[in-house]
Amino acid sequence: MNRRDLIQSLGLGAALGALKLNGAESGAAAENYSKATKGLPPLKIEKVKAILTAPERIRLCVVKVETSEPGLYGLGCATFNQRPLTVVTAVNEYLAPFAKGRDVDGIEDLWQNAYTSSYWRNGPVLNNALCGLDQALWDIKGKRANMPVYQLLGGKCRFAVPCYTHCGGNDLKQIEASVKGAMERGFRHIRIQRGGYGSPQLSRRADFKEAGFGLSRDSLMEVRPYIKGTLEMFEHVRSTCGDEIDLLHDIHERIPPMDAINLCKQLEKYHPFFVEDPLAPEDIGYFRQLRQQTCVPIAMGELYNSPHEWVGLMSERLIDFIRVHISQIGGLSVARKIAALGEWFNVRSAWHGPGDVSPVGHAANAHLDLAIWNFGIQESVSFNQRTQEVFPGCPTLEKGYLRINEAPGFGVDLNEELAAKYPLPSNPGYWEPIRRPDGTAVRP
Ligand code: GCO
Ligand code: MG
Repeated sequence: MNRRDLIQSLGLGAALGALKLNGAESGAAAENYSKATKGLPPLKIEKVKAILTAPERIRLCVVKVETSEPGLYGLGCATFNQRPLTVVTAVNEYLAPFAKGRDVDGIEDLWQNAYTSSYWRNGPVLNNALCGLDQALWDIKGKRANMPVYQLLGGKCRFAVPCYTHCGGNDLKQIEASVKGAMERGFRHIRIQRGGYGSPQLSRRADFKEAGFGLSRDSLMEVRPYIKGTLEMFEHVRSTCGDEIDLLHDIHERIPPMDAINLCKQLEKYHPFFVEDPLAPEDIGYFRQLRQQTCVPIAMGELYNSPHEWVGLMSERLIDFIRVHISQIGGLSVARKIAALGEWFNVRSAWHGPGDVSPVGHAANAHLDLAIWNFGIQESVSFNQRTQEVFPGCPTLEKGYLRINEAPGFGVDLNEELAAKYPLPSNPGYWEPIRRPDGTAVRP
């Protein structure tokens, strides 16, 4: 068979056009392409758009990438609950025209070029938009290969994804009941919080309110009651729920560095699986002191944007779990590199998996979790009925394990008509101020 016959038999006439070549050169290029893709035609990106939906009143954003093959599309998570409309603009006004007409197959090339297409980079809005595109292209590649994405990443290292769940309550009895319930549902890893992050319900002295400083709806968070209350909680849960269960806790960066170090030291005797986000990103320089003082395992990074924030912490062995929000750092393409870096330093993964990650994002987390050796734990949420209807193929939680379906790509679809029935809540979604008694703003 000569080249022309081969190309015709593979239906690659269109491929020649797509490659924009002619003569002998085009024949050779098409033949090479055809060998590399087992005869699949080259595909272009036709359309990129952001879709918003809030079936649980959390502002989810998903990017849909349509290709030149009718009906073949991919989905990626670009959820930024506190600034959803900015991501929509970044996707629809900037990434969509940038990506249109480009090769669907070249994920890394497209990522690198889209990343620098704004010149200034590494912000949460642009990184989320980029993740939407990136994950959608992985989804498409899986569909084209007729394989789940974890197969493209090297195949399974474990049969399913061990997860932690969230337990808590305002008083100790409620927390105990919540932990026991999770243990009965099969969880081995449980994150405990006493009320909301920083236990604001234990704080009393909102002096700023009496002084008329700030707005009356601003909330108060005092350091001492939080630390004392958290230690009491650990003591109570260990004595009533036993020593077998792995306990986790999120400081959520709400206390000054020395208080965080002090709390971690005092938590040592309850041997937590990890303590999360003890220090704000602005306090990154304190990690050496933290490490010298305590052997409590540290999970860090859900607020990080830029590689410079995690590389040093990993290579200096200052943290044990890397915890990034995959859409926030630019996508699966970045996260798998972080995971590979972590392997050399025995830093394990703990990808951020709260309610403000779409089911597409949770599935992407899980595909990566399945395929990496240095997996640590996955944060999980259960999706309500409405979310499962909007996103057919949602990952499922069973006995503490997250399972994905084995469909090609990420295995999660989006019913756009249904998604439109759950518009964003009317408030913009930003976080209200949290203050110390004198009114000083608390981070984050
Ligand atoms: C977590 C997180 C979240 C974030 C939220 C921000 O560990 O799950 O800290 O609860 O606060 O995702 O929007
Ligand atoms: Mg957290």
